[in-house]
Amino acid sequence: MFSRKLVLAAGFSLLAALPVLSFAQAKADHPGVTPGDLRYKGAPVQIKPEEFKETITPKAPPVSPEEFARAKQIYFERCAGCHGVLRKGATGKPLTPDITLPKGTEYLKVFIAYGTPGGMPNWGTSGELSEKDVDLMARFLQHEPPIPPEYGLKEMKATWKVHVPADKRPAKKMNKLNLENLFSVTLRDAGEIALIDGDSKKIVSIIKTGYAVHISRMSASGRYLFVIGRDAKIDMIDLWLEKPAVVAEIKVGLEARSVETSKYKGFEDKYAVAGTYWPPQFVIMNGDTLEPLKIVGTRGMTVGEQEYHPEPRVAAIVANHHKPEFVVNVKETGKVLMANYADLNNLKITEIATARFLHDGGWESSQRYVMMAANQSDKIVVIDTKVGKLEAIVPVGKIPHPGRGANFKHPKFGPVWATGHLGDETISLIGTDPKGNKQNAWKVVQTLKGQGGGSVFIKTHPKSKNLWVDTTLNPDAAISQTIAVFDINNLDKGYATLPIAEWAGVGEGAKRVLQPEYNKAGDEVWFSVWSAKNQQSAIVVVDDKTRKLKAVIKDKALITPTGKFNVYNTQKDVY
Ligand code: DHE
Repeated sequence: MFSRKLVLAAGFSLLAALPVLSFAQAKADHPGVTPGDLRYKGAPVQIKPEEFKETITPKAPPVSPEEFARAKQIYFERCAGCHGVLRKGATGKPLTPDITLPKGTEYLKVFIAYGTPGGMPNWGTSGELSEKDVDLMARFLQHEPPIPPEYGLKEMKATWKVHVPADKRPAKKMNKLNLENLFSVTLRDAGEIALIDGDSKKIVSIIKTGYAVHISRMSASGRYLFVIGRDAKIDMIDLWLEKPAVVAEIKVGLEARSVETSKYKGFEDKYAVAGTYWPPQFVIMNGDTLEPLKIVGTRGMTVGEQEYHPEPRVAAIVANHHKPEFVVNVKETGKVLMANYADLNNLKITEIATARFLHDGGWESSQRYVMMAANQSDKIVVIDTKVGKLEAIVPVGKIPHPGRGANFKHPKFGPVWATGHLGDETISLIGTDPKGNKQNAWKVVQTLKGQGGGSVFIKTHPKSKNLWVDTTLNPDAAISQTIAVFDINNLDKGYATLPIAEWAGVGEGAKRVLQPEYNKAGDEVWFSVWSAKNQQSAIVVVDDKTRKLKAVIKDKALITPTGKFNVYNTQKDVY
């Protein structure tokens, strides 16, 4: 049992007020962190514990080989998402032995058991880790972090398979599908995607992909669909086949989130690129076979303090429309890399210093400036992709999370790009027209108040007058199961809410409403109603004009639907 004496002995006065509870008694929620937030950032790392090289630190308290194996597993399932694989600090604090050894076992146990108001979960008192495991983790953290293997060309090539060579594929579309209105839907926990016909709302096929599949992106021509899993497996699907199927696959690392394809004139469908969390690197591949061609490491110095970071993860990647370049967000160093793919042997990279913890983002409406969230810095960084320079850094609300953001013409301030936030209820509207509306450019021109924190995605469409804001990770079910919608022409009026989860008519479950996505015409908007793997989920389709329910897509195969990617809107970056 953790006594009050122990808490005080550790000098952590904030925790002194905590009641003295045994783990069995204490099943409290994690303080300072919402369950959704925990689920969001704390997903298990996909690297197998046995793949790590172990290092024992002589000065650290003893840990037996069996204990070490267990501690590794716990660390990579629960801790690495926030503290980083190498414990050098990511959104959570660094936990390297230079910091943990002087603190000692008893001190560390308190943090692990009780958490902190800053967001560290109370693993012990919530009952998720036993007292024995808390003690083990406190000892384990004083040893050098185990190191996962590198992953180079040899490893990539060993997993690379071309199922249908490019010259054996059809020269024209062989099916009757309306490809431009097809949706690729992530079935997160099934490791699959569903292709759903946007016109009939029927499932065309379910395709096996990587583990905990994350996003889909389209090739410039609209023919190839690229899907990446958290396990860094990429599946390339040819939508022209009689029945769309995987024509090539590769595993580009051990942990990944982003994939994109070349979109500059003359380079359409020529290259694909994927960024990995581990190892920290990105790889440029042949666009119709996925053959890995060029790997670029991202380890290096951070912006600001200019300290070495051994694990700067690659987050969002977008394809520049003005130059043969990929725009690559490097999370922990806070650098945007503009990787010019015109000559892979003489690769030119423009390194733009911005702000730390770059995550997701997208284009403003002219597609010259790209807006990227530096999430833990509460900033949006603006890159001018035509000249390859930082244009502005805009302070916004707490932990911006735009997805690709939402573009519309504000009745008073002209073109704006919008982001919601994980950490507060605000929606920041940023002026994006330095030519026509100079006085408003790169400023928050208006802050809207939404339903609450925990917003993950925001969306509108050039043909729509609605701005949709989800609150998927809000701990209050009344908020996470509904959507807020603003009238763009009357933003001051506030939002209306629609009971999306209720409309889905599914049974028990978390029923989180996630990621609005438009069809090609921009007259309907699709929402995921996301419950656990063993429960029914659904997709709810709303008429954008009337805001009335149009259809519910339910099927046994729709397991944990999360992201949805309309082929045309993804191909052309319409949002
Ligand atoms: Fe995502 C995009 C990383 C958790 C659904 N997610 C992205 C991107 C990154 C990222 C870097 C941008 C890719 C790009 O544009 O190239 N996501 C991460 C994480 O590191 C994080 C926080 C934790 C994890 O362990 O993975 C995480 N993401 C989630 C979820 O829990 C979500 C809500 C459900 C799910 O499917 O796992 C989720 N992420 C999405 C979606 C997109 C995305 C749907 C694409 C949005 C878009 O409109 O483009």
